[in-house]
Amino acid sequence: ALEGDRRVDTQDVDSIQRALITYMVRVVGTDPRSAGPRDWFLTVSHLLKGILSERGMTTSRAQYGQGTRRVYYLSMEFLTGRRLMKHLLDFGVESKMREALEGLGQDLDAIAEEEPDPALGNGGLGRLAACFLDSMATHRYPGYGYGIRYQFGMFSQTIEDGQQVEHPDNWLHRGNPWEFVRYGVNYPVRFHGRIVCFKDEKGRQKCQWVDTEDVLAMAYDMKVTGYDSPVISNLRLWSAQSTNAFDLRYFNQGNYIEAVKDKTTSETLSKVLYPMDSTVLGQELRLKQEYFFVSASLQDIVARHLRAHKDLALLPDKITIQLNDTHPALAVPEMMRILMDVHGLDWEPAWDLTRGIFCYTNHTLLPEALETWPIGMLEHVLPRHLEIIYQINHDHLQQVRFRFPGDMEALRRMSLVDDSTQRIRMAHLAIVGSKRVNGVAALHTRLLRENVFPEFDEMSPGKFVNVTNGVTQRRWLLQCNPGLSDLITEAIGDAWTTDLTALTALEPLAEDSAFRARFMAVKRINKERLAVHMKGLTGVMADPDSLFDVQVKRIHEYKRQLLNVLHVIHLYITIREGGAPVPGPRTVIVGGKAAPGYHLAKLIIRLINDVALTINNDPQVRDRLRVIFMPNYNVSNAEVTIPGADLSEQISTAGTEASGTGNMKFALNGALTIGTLDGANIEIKEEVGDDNIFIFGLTADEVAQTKQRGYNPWRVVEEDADLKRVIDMITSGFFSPQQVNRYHAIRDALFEEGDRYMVLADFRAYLDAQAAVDALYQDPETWARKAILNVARMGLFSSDRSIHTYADDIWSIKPMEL
Ligand code: DL6
Repeated sequence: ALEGDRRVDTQDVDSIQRALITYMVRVVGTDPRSAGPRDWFLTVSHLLKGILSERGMTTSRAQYGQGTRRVYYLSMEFLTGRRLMKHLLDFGVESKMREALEGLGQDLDAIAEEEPDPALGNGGLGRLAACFLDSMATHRYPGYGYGIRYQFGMFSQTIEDGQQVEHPDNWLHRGNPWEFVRYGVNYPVRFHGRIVCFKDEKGRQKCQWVDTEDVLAMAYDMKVTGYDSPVISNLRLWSAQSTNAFDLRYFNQGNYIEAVKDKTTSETLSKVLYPMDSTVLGQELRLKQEYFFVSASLQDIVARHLRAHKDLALLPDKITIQLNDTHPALAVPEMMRILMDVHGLDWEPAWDLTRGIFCYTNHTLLPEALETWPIGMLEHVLPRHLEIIYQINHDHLQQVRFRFPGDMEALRRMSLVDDSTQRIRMAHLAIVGSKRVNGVAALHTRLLRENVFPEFDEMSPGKFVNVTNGVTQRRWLLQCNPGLSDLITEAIGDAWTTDLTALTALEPLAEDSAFRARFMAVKRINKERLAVHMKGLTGVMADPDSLFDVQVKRIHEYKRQLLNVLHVIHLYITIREGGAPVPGPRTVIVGGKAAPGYHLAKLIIRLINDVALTINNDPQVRDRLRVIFMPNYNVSNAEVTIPGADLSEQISTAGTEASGTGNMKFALNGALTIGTLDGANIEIKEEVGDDNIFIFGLTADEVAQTKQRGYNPWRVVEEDADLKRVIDMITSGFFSPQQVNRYHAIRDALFEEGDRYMVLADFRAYLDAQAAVDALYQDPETWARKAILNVARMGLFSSDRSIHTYADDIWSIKPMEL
């Protein structure tokens, strides 16, 4: 990066200032005297982009030079969060940049607010991908991400009249200074058409896919920095372009609209992110998106491999491709197609290579989230791939017959084709095409092996492994919670930033009253910051002296925001009745987006808002209890919310949440968890100790047994007068007097439809756990002690640990030397 015509010295304020002026004038094209915050944001980012580019080149040259094996992370979603502060932190230049800008009359924090939060993901899965890229770059692993450059990311949410309203997220409308457009890197991606088979000169059967409709995938690169690391990796996002900008036939006839129609329909492929994370829609556009990014990525990977190594037989030695869920599972037949139809390999060698390349991470146990595609749709959109899938299935079923002779049930369950629905099971395809399959928490992996894919596990011992998720402490402590970071570093040094297990050195400080006071003073400041933030978003002011009880995540029945509301209503009743002991004061904060077509989730949002309205306007209650629905929960809001929480709600029905990562972020920032024995909560409990977490409710095995025995929600309510009052209050229209039957669909889900997520079954245990929370909060010293121990014992939950495990046990890659 330049300062005038010389290199900028990022540790010298004068040099940075001269560089800023150079970039403002030469790249942004604005007079520094009239520049606004947006111009300054562009200027700082372009300056950093220069450094990113230079270091990126050094990394890739070294990588080629060393001929090292590389891992490609294929994900439909990357929730990276804003880049500016991250890059400054990673380069270690934040304070110098702040000073330089101050000298020019500018405020870095205000400038950073100009950056849109790229919402290229739904939630946990996309954020995990971003944490993993950060950990790979930090620890110098040769990693590379592939995804889609959605023009519209996750919708932004407002609450109007208590209800979720979705707005398009046009995050690119003022450009994206971080990306490098690679006009020269584009690949045709083919759809539809038909298959022509013939015998080649050696009499072998060959197939060609002809008469296809093609779309062009164009590459946009975003550089990925690691903390204090010379390695810069790349996130390549594909954008769809039409192969025919104008159809001249129409144009010449004077029909301008028809002439550009093809262009607009092709480009819809990368137009918008599907805003659902736990159900699949089965729409043709989504299938096309999946294939679009898979095909472009594999063409790019194979081309890069051939440039460096010439020999396709070396593919499994030089690359590993990690499939982030089944969304990229078409990579398996696509690799076969490329190897056979483009490079002329026979089936067996192509299959041997393919199976040596892929690994697959499963992220869900919910049946409705397991992807399947109608055979008819695949035949229409990707006829060649359907043929390949059939052949893979044929060979696979031969092995199943061999392993389970005469077992028709095993054959039916293991087939890639679900005969009863005429659909292709993508998880089966991913498992068969991968050398390793992993779950994302210990319980999740056990349930995958025992309940969801038991025959696959039996047939390929050792193929299923666990890699518990993690979060990057650089964004989720260092960057978002400077107060706590400074306190920790002052006390134990900064080794924790790249080795989170170093936090154990904090343990003795839990017994140090002066440290406890400082720890709680930081929490207090973070709560004040959160209160102001929420006031700005909702107009409701929270009292920082109250217990901040936070549940932020996607709104879904299985995550049980409803259980949270039932508790809130119970508190409301208790306070109004004035019966002892009156708990509180407490501020219950809930945030999250519902999938636009998920009516019950949207109704739950409405209920929270209706309850909030009643409670916050009730003078008898509002000083003891307040409820806030935080709109538009996203990475940037999380960065303010998580450091300010006292209590972290992780209350999914046991056996439904694959892992959770919010649970880790909260505990790392000193919140105590109230949670079920689900996902990674179990491992968190093992680490922090039973006394430092509030665990309640049925276990996964008990949930299954209770259902098997015949669960009767009516009886649960009959036997619990408190629960009955809460339910009656909702269904009688107390919170919706203008529309008394507003919440009857919730009542039906709980009773007529059998309370699938056992909300009522866990109500009493949840109340008891919450009472224990209230009691403990009255004892600030003990609370602080436990909160500090939570932070000290979070070492396991760094994405660095996850990535080291993937690198050693799954990918067999080593850090680069640079
Ligand atoms: O593994 C990341 C994240 C987990 O922490 C959550 O528990 C899980 O719900 C989420 N899964 C999805 C579902 N995607 N699909 N299919 O987002 O993954």
